[in-house]
Amino acid sequence: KVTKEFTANLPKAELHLHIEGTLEPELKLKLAKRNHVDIGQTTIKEVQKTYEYDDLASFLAVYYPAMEVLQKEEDFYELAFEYLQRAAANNVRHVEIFFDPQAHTSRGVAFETVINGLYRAVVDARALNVDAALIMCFLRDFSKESARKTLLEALPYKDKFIGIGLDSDEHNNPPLKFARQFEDAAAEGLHLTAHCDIDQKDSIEHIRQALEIMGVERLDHGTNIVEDIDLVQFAAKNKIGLTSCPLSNGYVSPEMKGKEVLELLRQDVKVSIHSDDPAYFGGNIGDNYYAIAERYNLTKDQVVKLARNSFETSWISEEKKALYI
Ligand code: ES4
Ligand code: ZN
Repeated sequence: KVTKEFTANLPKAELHLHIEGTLEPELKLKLAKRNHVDIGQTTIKEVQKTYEYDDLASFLAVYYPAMEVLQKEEDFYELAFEYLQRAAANNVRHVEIFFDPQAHTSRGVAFETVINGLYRAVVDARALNVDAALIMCFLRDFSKESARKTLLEALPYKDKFIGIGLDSDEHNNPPLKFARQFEDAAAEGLHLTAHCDIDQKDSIEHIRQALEIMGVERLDHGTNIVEDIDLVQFAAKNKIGLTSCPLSNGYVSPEMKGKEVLELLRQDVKVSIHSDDPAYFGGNIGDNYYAIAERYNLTKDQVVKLARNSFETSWISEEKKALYI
């Protein structure tokens, strides 16, 4: 039987983790104080009471305003380094961290402040035995012009991040909106991924665009793919990684989507388990493995396969990959 201890100790790669979603109430309060930002709460209990959401829009309405406490390079460093310490304790050996530069540049924080702080934590994580890298996400509810500007701002720092992604509100913001930015990023040698959230209005069409037109290597969430046999076959054949987040799913839907994950395992699609926004969805990556294992009676072999998929679809060097799969 799969225990909490088993899932906590399992060596794993974290591929779906928003660094802004690791902002724990303690650090939020500490940074609010240090930067003289009035967030409207002064105790951890009060902060936790604001964590009320039952769909993506209500979640994002809590999530983005919280970022106001992140102002200086040191703040981004502390956010990332504190997360990486928790990841090391959860036996995360490799992590690819999403960050949302536009959530910061749009409120006057310089791109270089964000990336320099985060990257310094990535470098320092080597001492924790955690292999870390950054993925820059575009906010899909912002314009493609804003994404273009962000990509141009980011390219001088190209050695500090390994790929791009798409996040925030998917409703009426299909992947193709950013086709040119993805094409240019790929030409720069960057890896590509995109959120295709669960149960969206146009889930299958968005997944099709991302896979068949834009050539993404992974889909974040993406489990609605089970509705389309041709796309499932395409994903299996091309070893597309699907990064599912059970606890996050449970917040925006009645289901953790375990049936879909099991079906994808059966179809030999490289699906894996991740934490999305652990400070907001009530658990780290080990807790996410445990939640789905417990709810859907996964075997140890299935859990190990999910972890192996996380290394296999990661963007680490082939030599490092060979250590884990
Ligand atoms: C996110 Cl749960 C979720 N969905 C879309 N974008 C996000 N960014 C951070 N968490
Ligand atoms: Zn996500």
